[in-house]
Amino acid sequence: MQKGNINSQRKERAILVALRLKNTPIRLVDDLLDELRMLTETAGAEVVEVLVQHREKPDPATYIGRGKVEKLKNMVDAFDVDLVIFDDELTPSQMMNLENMIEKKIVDRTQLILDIFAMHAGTSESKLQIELAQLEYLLPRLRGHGRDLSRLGGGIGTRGPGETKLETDRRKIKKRITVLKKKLSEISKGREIRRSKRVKSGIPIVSIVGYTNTGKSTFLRRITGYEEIEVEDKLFSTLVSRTKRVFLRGLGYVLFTDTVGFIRKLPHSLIEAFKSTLEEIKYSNLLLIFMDAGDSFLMDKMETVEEVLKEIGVGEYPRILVFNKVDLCTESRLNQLESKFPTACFISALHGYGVNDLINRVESTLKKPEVAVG
Ligand SMILES: Nc1nc2c(ncn2[C@@H]2O[C@H](COP(=O)(O)OP(=O)(O)OP(=O)(O)O)[C@@H](O)[C@H]2O)c(=O)[nH]1
Ligand SMILES: [Mg+2]
Repeated sequence: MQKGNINSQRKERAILVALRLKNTPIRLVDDLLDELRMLTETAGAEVVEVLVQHREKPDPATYIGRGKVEKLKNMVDAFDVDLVIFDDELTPSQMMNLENMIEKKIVDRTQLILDIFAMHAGTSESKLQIELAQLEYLLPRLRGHGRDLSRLGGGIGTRGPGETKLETDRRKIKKRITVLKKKLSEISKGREIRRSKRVKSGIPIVSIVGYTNTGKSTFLRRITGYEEIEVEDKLFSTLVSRTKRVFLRGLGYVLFTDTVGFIRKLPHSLIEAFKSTLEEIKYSNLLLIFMDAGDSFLMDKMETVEEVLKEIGVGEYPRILVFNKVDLCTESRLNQLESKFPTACFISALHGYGVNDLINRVESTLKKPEVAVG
């Protein structure tokens, strides 16, 4: 799926750039860089080099220091690189300065994530949502930018519904943002009606939420046997929530909703634009919070998940913490997790281990008077 490279056979070549700020452990920087690498590959480019700078704080003008920018420019020339990807959201002026100095396309983490969402957006609603997020991101970056994207070619950072609008002026973009918001709110009304029907039906709703790539869709696929649910070893395979009805012997029908995964440094424009999709979660009786049991930065990612849940307003909802992919874990890792999280469920959605126990837990939790519907 090389949507961005229709005009060239060759994959875009990227250098990744990150800062290691004071007191940040190197392993955390490496983990974030691994994630950035995966995002880059998901977007269809190839990583040829990585540059990390140790600094107290980002340079307000160029993010990395001036000397490092020189070094980066040399690397870009030496490795025949098409674009440089920064692991944080750059300010509009950092972006412009870096572009002028490096003379290559500069992409930040936000843009990369927006780009992947644009590639995967399948429904008309997600297309509108991603266009809105892209325009919100673009708007403050237009003024005096003089950025001629055709000079920099297509590919990452230029994809999706926003593409043709990049050269239009601010007023047009603002107008478009208003139109998009209106259209989205109409769609959201329709969704609201369906949702209230669901709530009225009295069928309990369980939302599967959590970090991206933790196996949420694999779990829904396993309990429904529904093969069309997309499961991929990629970040953000799922962009629209999908609800399926499952019959539980001790309880009757329950609706399970698979949702968009979260990520660290999730762009705010994206949360805003996807709010109506994420709001589905508000109507659930129970949350299954999915984490990858083998992840070495579990606590970091759990924190991200908690922040997003809080932002949506469901931080206090009844929940079951689910550690998935236990088939990839050592015995000692599992023991360690079990003693730290004694009420969590441990499963392998892929192989089925622990899934019945989890379903039993779902049943018994939904039967509790404080969780039960109506
Ligand atoms: N080994 C192992 N792999 C798993 C397990 N569950 C899921 N996977 C794999 O993990 C990858 C991600 O699975 P998905 O179900 O797409 O994950 P997701 O949480 O829905 O991801 P997004 O929709 O991208 O947020 C796939 O390659 C799955 O095959 C598991 O229990 N064990
Ligand atoms: Mg998924």
